[in-house]
Amino acid sequence: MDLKNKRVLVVGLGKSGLAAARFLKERGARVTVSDARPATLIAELPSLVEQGIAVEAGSHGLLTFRRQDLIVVSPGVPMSTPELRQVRAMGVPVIGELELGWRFLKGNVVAITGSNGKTTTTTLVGEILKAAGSPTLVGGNIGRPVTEMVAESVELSQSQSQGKEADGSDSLRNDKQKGKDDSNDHERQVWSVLEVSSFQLETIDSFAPRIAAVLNITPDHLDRHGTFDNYAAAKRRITEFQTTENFLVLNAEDEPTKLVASRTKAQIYWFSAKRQVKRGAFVHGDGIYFRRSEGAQPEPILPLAEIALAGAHNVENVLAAVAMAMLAEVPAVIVRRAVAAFKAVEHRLEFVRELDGVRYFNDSKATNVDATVKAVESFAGGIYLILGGKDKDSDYATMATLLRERVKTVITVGTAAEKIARQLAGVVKIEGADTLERAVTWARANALAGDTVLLAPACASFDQFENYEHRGRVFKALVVAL
Ligand code: UMA
Repeated sequence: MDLKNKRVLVVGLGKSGLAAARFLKERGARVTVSDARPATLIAELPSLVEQGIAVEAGSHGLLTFRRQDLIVVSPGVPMSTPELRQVRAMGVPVIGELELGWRFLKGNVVAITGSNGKTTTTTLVGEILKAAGSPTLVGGNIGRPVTEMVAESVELSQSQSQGKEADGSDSLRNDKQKGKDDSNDHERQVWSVLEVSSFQLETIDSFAPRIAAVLNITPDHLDRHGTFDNYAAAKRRITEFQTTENFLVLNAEDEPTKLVASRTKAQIYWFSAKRQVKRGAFVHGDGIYFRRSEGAQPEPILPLAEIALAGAHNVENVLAAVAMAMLAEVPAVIVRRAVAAFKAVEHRLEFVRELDGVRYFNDSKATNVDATVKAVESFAGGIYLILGGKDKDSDYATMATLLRERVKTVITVGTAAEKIARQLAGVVKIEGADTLERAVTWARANALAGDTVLLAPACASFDQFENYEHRGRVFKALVVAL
C-alpha cells in the first residue's frame, strides 16, 4: 500500500488516531485529522501541527471528508457518522486503524475477540509465545494501537532473518531437516497477538489473522450496534477474510459463537469445558487436553489444578489460549509451564493477598452487573462483596439470587450506594462504607478465615477515582497496608 503523497484523513484523535496519524505521516502521506472535541481539549494539537499534520477540531466537516484519497477511522467513531456515510457512498475508501496497521504488520497474527475474557486470553497467549522463545508483540484493543506495533514487528522480523542467514540454518538445511527442527524455527517466528473489538472489526476489509478466536458473544455495546444481531455480525467479521490456511478457534458451549462456524473458510478448532471436541482443547477429568485432528489421540496439556487464575470462566480462557498456542506449534510442555505461571491480568479477578486466612481479590474491571456476577460465581461462598461507584442505570436486583447464596455482606461505596442498598434490601446484609478505605477496614474486622473479600463493584469509578485502574490500585494499596 503506497501512502506517499496520498491525502489521508484520520477521524478521532484518541490513542488510535494519534498513532495512525504519526504512522501515515512517516510514510509520506498528506495527513489531516478530524476530532469532534474542541481544539482547547486536544493536548497534542501543537505537536501535530509542528509535524505538518492538519487538524480539524470541534466538529467533522463534510468538505474535509470529501477531499481525501483514504479515510482511517478510530474504533470509537461509528460508521453511522453522517460524514462517513456520505463519502463512502461517493466511493472514498474508509478503513479502521486495525486494518491499516495489519497491512504493514510483519510476522504472524493471532486475533482474539469475544464479549468477555479478551484481555486475559490475549495476555496469556502472548505469555505462552514469549515462553516459547518467539519474539512476541501484544496489542490492539488491549491498549496498544496496531499502527504503533508495525515498526517493532518489522525490526524483529529483520533481526530474525539476519539471524537465520548468519548461522546458515535456512539455506543449508534441506526441507526434511527443517521439518525435524520445528522448535528452532518456531523460536524465529515473530508473532503479534491482538485483542480486537467489535468496533475495530466493523472497519476491516482484508484483515486475515493466521489464528483467530471468538471466545463468546453476549449482549454488549448495544448503544453503538443497535441490535444484538448487528453486534454478533461485527464479531463474526474476524473470520471474513481468513483462508483455508488459517485457523479459527471457537467456543463449543456458546450458541452465538457456534454460528460463526458456518461463515468461515478457515480450519475450525473448538474449545469446551464440558465435553470432548473433535478437534481442539477440552476438559476431561481433571485435566486439559488438545486433539489435533479428528480421530487422533488427545494430548494431555496440564492438570486443571495447575491453573493459577481464579474462576470457572478463566478455564474457558485457558482452553482457548491452549488451542491457539498448540496451533502456533508451541510444545505442550511450554504451554503447561506458561499457563501455570500466569497469575491474572491486573484488576481482573487479581489475587492481592491472604491475611489470617482471608483472601482479597481486586476485580475493579467489573464495571457492570454481568462482570460482577462472573466474579461472584468464581467463589463458592463466604464473600464480602464491595459494590458501588458511579451508577450506569444498572439493575442490581438481577443479582439477588446469586448474592443471597454466596455473599455474607455487601459493603457499599460511592454515589450508587443508596440505590444498591435499596434494590438489595432484604436480600443480603448491607454495610454502608462510602469509601474504599472504610470498606477494607470493615471487611478486615469482620471476615473470618476461609472468607473472601472481593472488590467487583458493578459500577464505573469516576465518582471517586480517575478510572477503574486507579480504583484497583487504591484497593490493593489498602489491602497490602493491612
Ligand atoms: N471522536 C470523534 N468523533 C466521534 C467519536 C469520537 O472525533 O464520532 C473522537 C473523540 O473526541 C476522541 C477520540 O475520537 O478524541 C477517541 O477515539 P476512540 O474512542 O476510538 O478511542 P482511542 O483512544 O483511540 O481508543 C481505542 C479503543 N477505544 C474504543 O474502542 C472506544 C480502545 O479500547 C483501545 O485500547 C485503543 O483504541 C487502542 O487500540 C478501549 C475500549 O473501551 C479500551 N474498547 C471497547 C471495549 O473494550 O469494550 C471496545
